Amino acid sequence: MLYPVHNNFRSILDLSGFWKFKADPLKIGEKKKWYKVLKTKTEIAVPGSWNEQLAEEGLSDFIGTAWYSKKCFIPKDFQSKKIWLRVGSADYYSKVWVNGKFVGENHFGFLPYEFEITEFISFGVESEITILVNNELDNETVPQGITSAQFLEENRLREETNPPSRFDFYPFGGIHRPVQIIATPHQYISKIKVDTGILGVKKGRVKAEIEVTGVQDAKVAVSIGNGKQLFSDQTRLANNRARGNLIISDCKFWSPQEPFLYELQIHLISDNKIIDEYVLPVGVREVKVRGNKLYINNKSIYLKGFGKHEDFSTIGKGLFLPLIVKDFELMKWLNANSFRTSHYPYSEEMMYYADRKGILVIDEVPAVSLDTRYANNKSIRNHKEYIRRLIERDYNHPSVIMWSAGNEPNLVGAEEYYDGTGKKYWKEIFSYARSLDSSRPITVPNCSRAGINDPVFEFSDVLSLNRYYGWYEYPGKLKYAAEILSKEMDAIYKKYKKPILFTEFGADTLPGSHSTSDQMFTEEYQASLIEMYIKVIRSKTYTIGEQLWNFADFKTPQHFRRVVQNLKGIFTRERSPKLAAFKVKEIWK
Ligand code: GCB
Repeated sequence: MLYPVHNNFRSILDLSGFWKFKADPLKIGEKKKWYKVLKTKTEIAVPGSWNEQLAEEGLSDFIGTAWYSKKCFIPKDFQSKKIWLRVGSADYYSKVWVNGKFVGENHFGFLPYEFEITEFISFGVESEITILVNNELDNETVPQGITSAQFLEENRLREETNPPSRFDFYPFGGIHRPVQIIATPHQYISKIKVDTGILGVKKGRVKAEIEVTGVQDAKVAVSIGNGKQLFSDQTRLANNRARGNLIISDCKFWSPQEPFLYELQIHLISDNKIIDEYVLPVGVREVKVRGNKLYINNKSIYLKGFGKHEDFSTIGKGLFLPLIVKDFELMKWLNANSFRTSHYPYSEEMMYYADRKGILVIDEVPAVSLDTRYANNKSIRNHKEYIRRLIERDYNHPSVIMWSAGNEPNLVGAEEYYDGTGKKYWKEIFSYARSLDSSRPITVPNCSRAGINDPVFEFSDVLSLNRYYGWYEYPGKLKYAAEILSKEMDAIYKKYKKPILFTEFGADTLPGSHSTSDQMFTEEYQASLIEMYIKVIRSKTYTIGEQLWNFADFKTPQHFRRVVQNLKGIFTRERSPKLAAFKVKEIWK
């Protein structure tokens, strides 16, 4: 599924705006055929979560089903085209009707989905789009869900959150990224996979694999220019596929310092006529892990950055472009070079922005806090399908330098994880991910409860650690925390002999709270803890980076540990800096 573009062959109608909205807590809508007429006075903005927009209607902690509907005019000049409905993301499950007829369903939140709707619409008149969204999770979804009953059964009542959640970010519900009507030719370019490499000091390689739909006998032309020369290749289709190989002399490579993007132009040609076109920004670069180092274009790089979240007041998890600009400005201000899309795929808009700004991304599948005791064949199938879809969506982004296939499995510290169950699970996941992309390292951040024997270490190319010594463990004791941290890192390195990346460390901090001694929640404590971690991390020869937790404060489910938000941001949720931000800026200079 390609990211929508507008050109001579393709068009986009954006349906962002106000939609009719109705919560369906009793799940009666389908039986009552709300997909035919949605009777309601409530409206909601798309993209955006329902929780904060409609808190006054009682939806603040609403987990369940809700209905969206909007009329849209599909112009006559789309008549010769194939028409698609594309949803950038809806969390987590959705079902779609067009003009009262069922079109399809999607089980994968945080990722785009699309359905062809040509047969469901008429041209030159309005059509009605209805989308049911449900934000319930269970043992088989990615991420897994949890119920109040499970917390009770497992004797973990004090860990119960509201809404019940296995993870520490708010399970916002809604249509979170744009809904669009897309028009493409009937014979069209359907997939593009681009690999790039470095052949010499100034010589780059671009290999494009193209899939087309609806045409048997055609040619595909691929070209790229470097200002002086045009490099092109043309091949005939075989089984709907074609390949273009381009060698660029005097090539400008993509790097964080100079995120240069070429425009890869792809034309589908039939009877000597261009019938479809797609232009893809392409960065020529190579990522490798060799020995204890991470290399981009054969130069070693040390990662400085964050775990982030898509989270903001009122809009919740909705796409909010000004926030992307602001966050990247703040990352540059801090001299950061990277972030991880903890704990789910971020918007496509953000990924393209990272390509243009030269910020490196660790791209994460939302298998957060996986509890293998509750996983079954369907869970693993879903996990793999997630990986497939994410890799397909983001493969061509030069900014993506690593995949993270999950986060903190066995957070609950279950014994059963180590009896071969965890190993079997992760072996299958890693080998599947590698079969889809052998050009990037793959990792899964480990938590201290899963410990040094976590099977993810065995399969990861880079060992990613999330640690909270000085916070959850050894609270307020920075000196002791530093000793434990250092010893544990050495032990992990000794056992696996692979480079270590710190993917989380941090402390909740109440802005405006101060102390002259090591006092948790103060701005000084956060700054000192971060400084301490960075010192220990940098004292090791086998570390390849430090990504602190978190860029900004973010909303969490209700729990006594959280004062509405997780306060580990070095910026507040509104993006005002805490003391640590200035400290980190100085260290990362
Ligand atoms: C973690 C999780 C992250 C939490 C963080 C915390 O290990 O990966 O999702 O928010 O700890 O602050 O507890």
